[in-house]
Amino acid sequence: MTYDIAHLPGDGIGVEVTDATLPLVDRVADDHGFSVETTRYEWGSERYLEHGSMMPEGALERLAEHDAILLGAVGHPDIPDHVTLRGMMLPIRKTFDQFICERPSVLFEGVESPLRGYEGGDIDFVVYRENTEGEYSDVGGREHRGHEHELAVQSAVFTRHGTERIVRAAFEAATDRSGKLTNVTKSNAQAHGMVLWDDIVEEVAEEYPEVEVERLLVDAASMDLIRRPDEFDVLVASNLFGDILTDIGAIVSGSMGLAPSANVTHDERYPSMYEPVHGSAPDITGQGIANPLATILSASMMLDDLGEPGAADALRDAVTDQLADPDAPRTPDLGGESGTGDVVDDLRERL
Ligand code: GGG
Repeated sequence: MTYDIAHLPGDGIGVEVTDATLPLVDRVADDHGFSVETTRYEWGSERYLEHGSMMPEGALERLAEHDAILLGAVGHPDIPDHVTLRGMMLPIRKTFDQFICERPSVLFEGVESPLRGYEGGDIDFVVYRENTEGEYSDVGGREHRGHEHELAVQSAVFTRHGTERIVRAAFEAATDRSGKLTNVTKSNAQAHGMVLWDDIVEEVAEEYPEVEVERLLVDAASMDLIRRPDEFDVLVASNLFGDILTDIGAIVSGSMGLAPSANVTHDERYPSMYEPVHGSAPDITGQGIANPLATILSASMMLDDLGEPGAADALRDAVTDQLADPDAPRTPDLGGESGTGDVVDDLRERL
């Protein structure tokens, strides 16, 4: 079996971390009796600076032909973030209907949380972030630019279809895990879309009587992810809230450099996309010190979804093993002095 992967390194350290990851994917593929073919697409901010667009015409059609996409990062200091995001990452998520953004936060053995009293294994939750609508909807506009009466309208869109499917996916995950789900909204202030969301959670909950549902406003959830992260298991949240909560999840679990994510579609015509939660990190780009583990863990999620759980576990186990070893190389975000290459060489040994 050969899987056909689109490699989108993107910007900044996205190039370094995906280049570091793919040889390990090849290695576990070899060990588990399948192969991976990758096509590299040099799309992103450098292309934008040269040609005025992040991706060429027909880019999405080309990507659609692959079994999965491994993305690095998007963002460039000389280009506004809304241009880079709307030029590449969002069209992929939306066109391919990648409605589930699954983002696990795990405090691995051997990793220090900035929170007092937490040890490896104490934090282990996953956020199900709605990934195609909500506050990321491209609905709105700006008028009277530069005038005193300038205005901008930004609409958040919540559909019954879009909300129900992410909520159902989260209930399924809670059923497979500990049976606890936290629904995060802000329905006291957002009395239309988010009340619809809460209503749908109530409806779907009736189909899952074994799942215990906790309801939190996003401000309380942000506080509690710091105050009592060990008590969470599955969280479900809108596009924007999910993005924010998963940065908190990443940092209480030790580093942004350890946070993976999967943008999952259920439409068989399209590939899912896997990427680290972190961005392009221009402050450390080119120094060879980017932590590749978030991307390697994302690749493990990709292999799992492709139906190769043995190879997925091998990658993840190697990361777990490395993090638990006090003598193993670590990048500076984890308090070490090693480089990306050292981490990868050590993982290769462990595999
Ligand atoms: N590796 C993903 C990346 O580049 N993230 C930067 C970012 O701004 N992401 C926004 C989002 O996930 O909604």
